[in-house]
Amino acid sequence: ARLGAEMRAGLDRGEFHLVYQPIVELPHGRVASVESLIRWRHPVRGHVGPDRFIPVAERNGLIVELGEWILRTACAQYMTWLRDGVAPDRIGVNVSARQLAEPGFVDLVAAVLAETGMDPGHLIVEVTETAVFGGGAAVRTVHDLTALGVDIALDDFGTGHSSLGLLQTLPVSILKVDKSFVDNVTMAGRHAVIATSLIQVAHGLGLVAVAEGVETAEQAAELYRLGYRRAQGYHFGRPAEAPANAGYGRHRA
Ligand code: G
Ligand code: G
Ligand code: MN
Ligand code: NA
Repeated sequence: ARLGAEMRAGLDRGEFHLVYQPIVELPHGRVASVESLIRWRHPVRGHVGPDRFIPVAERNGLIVELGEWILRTACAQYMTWLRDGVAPDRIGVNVSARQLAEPGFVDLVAAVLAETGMDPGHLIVEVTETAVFGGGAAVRTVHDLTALGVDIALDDFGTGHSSLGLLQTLPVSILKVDKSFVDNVTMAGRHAVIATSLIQVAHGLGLVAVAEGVETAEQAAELYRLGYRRAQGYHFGRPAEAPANAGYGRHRA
């Protein structure tokens, strides 16, 4: 309860900020998009990770207001990059289960796009398998977002319920293959087998697969050999604050 109350105050005091991590094209490394990730600098506790406070915000409902702030901030930053001529093609925003099931969520997205003047084609909403597994409101939201022209990415794929059936019925266009499969991709074994089958499933269904958590050149090379054309991870760039005037697009090789 304490952390929840402190989040409420922290939001008012501007203690939250977003960082952005590039998603690159393999093999050359051109930045295709960025993912926004939230950070909290607590005046006393120091850095508190989203793994800790997002679940709290989901439980106490603050995720609705926090999520709105995240979406607005990310879209506004994207438009700044666009005006400066340095925007990547797209920006991804993580959306949690409760936000996705919230009745007003699609209207909020439409309002933020209108307010910022952002074309829906530049926005990717990242959802987890678990958030959409039960069907219901979250699944309807995914359909409605797609109808708006927003793309959906299935995040952390392979770690949740991992229903391949979801891929058949949900209008998803990006599959983010979880870091756990990428970690050991250079060694013959179970992880490599799964990383290999997931790229085949993705391409067979006409989806873009993104390998997450790539930390070494060896992993990147092996992923490319397996057919991956998009990757994200410390090897290419850590999540970082938006430079005042520069985005990612044309400044990078
Ligand atoms: O950035 P980091 O790896 O610490 O994130 C840890 C977890 O928190 C990840 O699962 C990530 O998806 C989640 N997360 C980070 N930023 C956001 C955000 O803006 N919204 C939501 N809902 N989750 C986020
Ligand atoms: O939204 P998602 O659950 O995919 O969150 C991605 C998380 O993974 C973020 O918290 C980000 O900081 C983290 N991350 C991104 N790249 C790497 C990496 O190469 N290694 C590790 N350990 N974490 C990473
Ligand atoms: Mn994500
Ligand atoms: Na992920």
